[in-house]
Amino acid sequence: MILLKNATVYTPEPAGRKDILIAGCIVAIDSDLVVHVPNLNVIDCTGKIAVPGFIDNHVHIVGGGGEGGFRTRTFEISFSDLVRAGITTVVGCLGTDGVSRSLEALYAKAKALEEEGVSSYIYVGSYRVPVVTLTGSVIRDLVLIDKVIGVGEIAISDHRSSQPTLEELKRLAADARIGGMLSGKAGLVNVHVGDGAGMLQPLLEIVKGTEIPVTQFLPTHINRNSRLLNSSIEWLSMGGFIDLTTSVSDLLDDELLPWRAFQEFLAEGFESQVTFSSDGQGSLPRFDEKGNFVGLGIGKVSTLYEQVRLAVEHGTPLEKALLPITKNVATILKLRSKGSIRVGMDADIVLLDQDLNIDTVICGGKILMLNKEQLVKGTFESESSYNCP
Ligand code: FWO
Ligand code: ZN
Repeated sequence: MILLKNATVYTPEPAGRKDILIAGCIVAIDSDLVVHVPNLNVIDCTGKIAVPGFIDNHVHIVGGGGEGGFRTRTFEISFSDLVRAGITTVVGCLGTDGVSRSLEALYAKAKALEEEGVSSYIYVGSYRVPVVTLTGSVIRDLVLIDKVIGVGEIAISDHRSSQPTLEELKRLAADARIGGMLSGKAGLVNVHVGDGAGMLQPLLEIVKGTEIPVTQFLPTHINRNSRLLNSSIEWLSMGGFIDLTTSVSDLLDDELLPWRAFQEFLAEGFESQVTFSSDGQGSLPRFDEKGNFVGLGIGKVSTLYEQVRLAVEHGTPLEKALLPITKNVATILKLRSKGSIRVGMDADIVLLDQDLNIDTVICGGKILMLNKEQLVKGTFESESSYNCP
């Protein structure tokens, strides 16, 4: 059992100075908790801020890329990169390359990360429609495979998409919806929106032309250009969700940085409809106006929290700035035991120091990092070989 003493708690709502008792999950949150149990691990959190563990809802955990040929295939995520970024829950996906990347590998990597100490889920599919699946059907994948929470990242309005028809997208969203219903999961369709002129139009047509609710979709990369960002107001006004990509270091305009865009959406009353994700290990390819590949970078999970901290440094209250990587993501993805510090929730907690640096990371009640020292490493990150615990 772990007792966090005297932390300044943001659930994300500000809860003041509190003690938090952890026994597997969060079992008590109160002032001056007195606990008499043997081997209680007491951690003095005076001067530290306790926030919910961060959720990154879009990471190419087995690697991605490939748009410039074989040498541009990116490498997989390391457990330590997630821990150092305060990420206690990660959702893995495939992207452009659904040939040399498989869902079997994605699933195995998600299981590996879970064994190493973080929570993990996956989307089935990749950019392309028809969707690649594990069991041959999106509905069966959602009903039969616990880690599957939806489909993605399905590409639209992009020269690299499969140019899906509206009928194909409708059927895909309908299958995800039913699979989600039958399994009690979100059944979310994570949609990669490219730089194409179509922007969110295909999704708007589906929502307007069928019974499928706007909340079935989570379109991402909405901050990739100003036209798309501005067009998303219509989608948000319909109650839709949007996801902003934080690995966008090459975007020069301030307004496209997630922290800045989120401040606008906060001001317009959309605080619960916006999430951030890093696109970690995904490629950030650049093409010229003729569609020729001119180079690429790689997404970094460390950018996820960086954008939250930048929002705070530019005046956003911490309890609001945390929403796109904690409570909002958990609500939209229906990760019911995640995203908030409350009794009964998973003990996924990050402690921040006075400068808002990540200091301690606890996932599922296990201390992965304490006072900036990583205690739990990935399988081959501690020594040259792995010894069974
Ligand atoms: C974005 C992932 C993009 C992969 O448009 O979609 O390419 O498969 O690894 N990345 N295609 C990056 C922009 C948002 C900057 C991906 C990539
Ligand atoms: Zn994408």
